[in-house]
Amino acid sequence: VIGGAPVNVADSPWVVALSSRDRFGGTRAGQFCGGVAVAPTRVVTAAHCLSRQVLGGPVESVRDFRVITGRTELRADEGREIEVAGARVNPGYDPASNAGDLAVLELREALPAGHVLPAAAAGDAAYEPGTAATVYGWGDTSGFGDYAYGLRAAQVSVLPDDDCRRAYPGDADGQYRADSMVCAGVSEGGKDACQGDSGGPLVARGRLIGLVSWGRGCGRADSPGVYTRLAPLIDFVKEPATGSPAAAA
Ligand code: 4AZ
Repeated sequence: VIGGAPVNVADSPWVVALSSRDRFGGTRAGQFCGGVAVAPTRVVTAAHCLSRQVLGGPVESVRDFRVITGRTELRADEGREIEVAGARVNPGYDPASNAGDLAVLELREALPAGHVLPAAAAGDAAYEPGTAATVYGWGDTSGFGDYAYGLRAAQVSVLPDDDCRRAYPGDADGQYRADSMVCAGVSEGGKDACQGDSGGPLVARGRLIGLVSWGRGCGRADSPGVYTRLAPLIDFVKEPATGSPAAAA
């Protein structure tokens, strides 16, 4: 997160870190993406977090794939690491355009019922332009690979679709699609999600409205962050679990 401030995960217990020490090792507990709990045994994240490009192989080969909850500081011995039993990638996800960038993870153990964040349905006031929103993550704080150890959050605004289209008209930097994305930022730049925050939550009015997905750089003026819009995916998120990890992979 660029331009953010430290926050305690106790105040936003639905924010989780995706981890694989096997793949990502190091001093940051193997954190590689963010996520958000939407039910006691269910987390949503960005589909691109599960891509071979990010994972270095197929998701089913990530043997120590865990969700870290209740841990503000990645080096601290606190919270819980819960194994991921299975993953469902949104069948409408289009890696070429980033449309529908969402996947569901099934957890082997349940989180407390109060540690989940409901998603905002279509038409919810939380999507209205100008709404104050907060993005959370352990990602890059500078745009130069300075990954955080502690959870951070930045305050941004939901932007009008016209502004998002103007920023991303479909050139080399990508195309904004109002049906499947929401964009947020501040016009002068300096507050944004960045690499490593992907899959983490954008929250407005106490509802989940987006997942960190893509953008042109981090924190640049006139380059808002682009988020997966939750409303069109609520039915997919609520589908019953598919069962075994093999079946889900
Ligand atoms: C990334 O590379 C990434 N500024 C995530 C979010 C944004 C840009 C890049 C938005 O994962």
